[in-house]
Amino acid sequence: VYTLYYSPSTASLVIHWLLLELGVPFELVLVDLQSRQQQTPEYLALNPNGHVPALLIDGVVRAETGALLLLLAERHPQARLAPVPGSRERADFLQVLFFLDNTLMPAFRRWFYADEFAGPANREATMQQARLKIERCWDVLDARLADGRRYLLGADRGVVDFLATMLARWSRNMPRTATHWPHLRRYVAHMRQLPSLREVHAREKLTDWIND
Ligand SMILES: N[C@@H](CCC(=O)N[C@@H](CS)C(=O)NCC(=O)O)C(=O)O
Repeated sequence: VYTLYYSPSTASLVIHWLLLELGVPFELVLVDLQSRQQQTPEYLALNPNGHVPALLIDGVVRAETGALLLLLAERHPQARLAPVPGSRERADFLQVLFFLDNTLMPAFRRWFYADEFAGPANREATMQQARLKIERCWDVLDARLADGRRYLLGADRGVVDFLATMLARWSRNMPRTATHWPHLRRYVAHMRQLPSLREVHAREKLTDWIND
């Protein structure tokens, strides 16, 4: 049994979604970001980064969204959500995973937590730069999908598709949402049909975006 430390509508959603998709037993522990519960000594003892998600696996708390996606894919190989190590597809998978986790996600952090980077006085400039970076990432992902492939890696769905779809949702209130890009629009429309995505939205009581 896994235990997911989560907060609705945040980065923990992709892990919650993946646990539902895998059909494995798990428990949820709410971390209330409004009251800054992520900075309490109790939570920092579990995850010193003070972020969600964190996932209790075999008695040890693990963190970092990208690492958790990879770990879950490896722990449940029958779901075939990551190409096997050493394969050609694995190299592409790693590139996409790190791009999403290491380039696109941090740009969203700058957009949503703009004060953190250059102080409140530079909030607008930080958001503008974050927006440009995020839109550049949508260009790259849209180009990847331009050959008509159904998923980011081709014909097979992987954990990278879960992450990309969650991040597409994060753009929903931005001036240009991910679905302004035509191939991303088609891709997201397809991913939205997944029952597990609808289920995680229902469980986290999210009503926006899923039916846009
Ligand atoms: N590098 C971390 C970042 C996670 C992250 O930024 N989580 C946000 C929610 S989307 C969070 O915990 N925010 C609360 C805070 O930073 O105080 C990861 O990939 O898991």
